[in-house]
Amino acid sequence: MKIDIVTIFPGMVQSALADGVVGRAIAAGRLNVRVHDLRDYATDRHRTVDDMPFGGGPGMVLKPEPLFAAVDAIRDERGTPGAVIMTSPDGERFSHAAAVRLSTVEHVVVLCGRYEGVDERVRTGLATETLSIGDYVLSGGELPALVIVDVVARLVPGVVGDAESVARDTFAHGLLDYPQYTRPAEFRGMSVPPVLLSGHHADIERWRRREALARTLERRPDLLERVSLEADDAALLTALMLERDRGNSAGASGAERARRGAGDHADQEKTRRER
Ligand code: J9Q
Repeated sequence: MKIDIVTIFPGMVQSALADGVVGRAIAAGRLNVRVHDLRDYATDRHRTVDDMPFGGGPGMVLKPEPLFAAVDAIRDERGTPGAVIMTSPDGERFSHAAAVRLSTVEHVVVLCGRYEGVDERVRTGLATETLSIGDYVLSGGELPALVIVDVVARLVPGVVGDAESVARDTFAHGLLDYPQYTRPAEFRGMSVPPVLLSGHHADIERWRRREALARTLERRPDLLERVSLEADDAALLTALMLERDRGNSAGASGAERARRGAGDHADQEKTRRER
């Protein structure tokens, strides 16, 4: 997959892409990423990329010419991209589903907007889509561009070594992950749920599915509206909802205790939550 990022902070974007899963995929040639300094496409000797807004008002607006020139140059050197994304707080919300779609596009260009604004003709005449990563104010579109590249790149075959871990990811199956533990089995008075040490793989699998469902119900019930569950998971969820509706205020019920693996660990968790 080819990705071109156009930014006024190429150093920030380059350094963020140097490490981690994406950095390794670039080094291995699985991703072909180029970062372009918007100022390289300015035509005046001051390399101007912004100007005052027509009609007045605070801040500066990114001029259209350097952005159009950058995409023209990318098209000449690398071919016509399948998508030109602009990052902006007023874009469509970026999601796992959008990332899955973008991961099938052979060549993607990402234009980093800035907080003060971008000339509207970039949106209407150059970008094919405008994406927001969430409702908060950032000083520029560089971090959103990096978020989009990271999420999309992970879905490109071969970028993440373990394909199974990609398929298992929270937003791939629509549920939050089950809790994970590693050694030591006991740490500062906190123990690992005994079922995970039991070696009973079917029990472990059941416990994990129940935990994933329980914490999704508790923390992100909105996710359950879109997920499609297998029959036994749907039954498990119904049981968890009934349990919840009966009220757990008197403490963990028998079923709740069983879910947590019984005994020490459940008591310890309950104590922790009540602190
Ligand atoms: C360019 N706040 O915010 C959330 N998603 C994108 C953005 C954003 C911003 C400022 C400039 C993008």
